[in-house]
Amino acid sequence: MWQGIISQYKNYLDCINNKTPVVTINEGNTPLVYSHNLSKLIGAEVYLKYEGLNPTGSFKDRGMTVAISKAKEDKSKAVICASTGNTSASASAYAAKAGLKSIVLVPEGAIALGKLSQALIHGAIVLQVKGNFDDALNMVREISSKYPITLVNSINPYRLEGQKTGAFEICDCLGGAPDFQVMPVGNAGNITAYWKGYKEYREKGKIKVLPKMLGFQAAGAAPIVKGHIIRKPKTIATAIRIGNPASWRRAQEARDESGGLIDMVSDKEILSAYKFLAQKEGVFVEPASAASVAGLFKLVKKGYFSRIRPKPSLGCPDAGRTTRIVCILTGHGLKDPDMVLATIKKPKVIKADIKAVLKEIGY
Ligand code: AN7
Repeated sequence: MWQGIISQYKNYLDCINNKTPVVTINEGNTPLVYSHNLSKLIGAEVYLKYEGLNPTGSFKDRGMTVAISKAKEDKSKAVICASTGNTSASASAYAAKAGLKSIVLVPEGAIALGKLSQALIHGAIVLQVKGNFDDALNMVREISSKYPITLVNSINPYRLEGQKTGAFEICDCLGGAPDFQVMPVGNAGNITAYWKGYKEYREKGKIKVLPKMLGFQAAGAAPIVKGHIIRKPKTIATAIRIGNPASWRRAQEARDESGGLIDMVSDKEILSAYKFLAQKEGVFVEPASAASVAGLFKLVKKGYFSRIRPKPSLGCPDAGRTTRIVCILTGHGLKDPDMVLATIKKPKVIKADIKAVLKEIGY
C-alpha cells in the first residue's frame, strides 16, 4: 500500500531518520496522464503530472509532510506561513494531523475560496492581511525568527526536500527523465525542488540525462522574467501572484544549469489553457497550473521544440526517440470554483418540462 512520499523515498531524504515521527496523509503517487491532443500537436510525448490529486489538492503536500514531520520531531508546538492559498491549506491539514497549532497569513480577498475554506475547516488561525503575499511573507519570516513558531513556507528547506519527490515519481514512471519539464513559477520553490530532485537522481545513477526546466510566470507577476521586483503583482492566477519570489536565485540556477528558460504568459493565455485542459483532456486544474500548458502552447507557436530537438545521430542510443515533455499541473480546479463562473456562461434555468429540455439539447 502507498504510504506517502517519506515512506516511498526515505533513502533519498537525508533529513529523515528512524526517530522522525512521520506525519502523512498518503500524499504523492499522483497520475502521469498521457495527453493525446498535446502529443499530436507537438509531435512529442506529452504527459500531465496531475498534482491536484494530492490529499489537499496541490503539490504542497509533498513538502508539507516533511516540514510538519520535522517540526514535530523538533518538538515545535506551532507552525506559521504566508500563502496565496495552497500552502495554507496544506499546512493546516498536516498541522491538524500532527496536533500542532497552525497560523496562516493570506492576502485579503485575494485567495481562492476553496483554499480559504480548507484552512478554516482544518482549524488554523487565519489572518487576512491588508497587503499582498510578499508583505505577508516578510511578516512571517520576522515572527518565526523571534518566536518559537516554525516557518513552513518553502524557505524551510524540508519543504523542498519533500517536493523534489515529484521528480522522482516522473523518472520512475517514465524509466528516465523527460527531455523538458514545464511548470508554473510563483515563489519559485517548486522549480528549485524539482531541479534538485533530478540532479540527485542522476547522482545516484537512477537517470542518465537531466531535463530542461521551462518555467512560466503570469505576465502581471513576472519578476524573474523582467529582472526586478514587482511591487503590485496582478494576475487572475492568484496562486502565483507573487512579486518577489523567495527562491528567485535558485530558480535562475535551475533555468541556466538545465539550459531551459523562464518566460511569462498572459491571463488570456492562462484561461485558454485552463479551458483546453478541462474541455479536451478532462483534467480540471486551477488557473496557476494552466500556466504550464499555456507556456507549452507559447513555445510551440515559436517553434521552440522543433528547433531544439537533438538530431538523431549514429551511435547515439536515443537516436530517433520521441521527445518527452512533462507539464506539472500543480493544483486542482475545485480550489477556485469562482473562476469557472467568471469564465463560462451560467447554466440556463428552464421549466420542469421534458419538451423544454429537448428543445435546449437540440432533439
Ligand atoms: C497551484 O500557496 O506560493 O513557485 O503560498 O499554489 O513553488 O511558489 C503557491 C504557489 C504553482 C507556484 N501552482 O509554486 C502558496 C504559493 C500553484 C500554487 C505555484 C503555487 P512555487
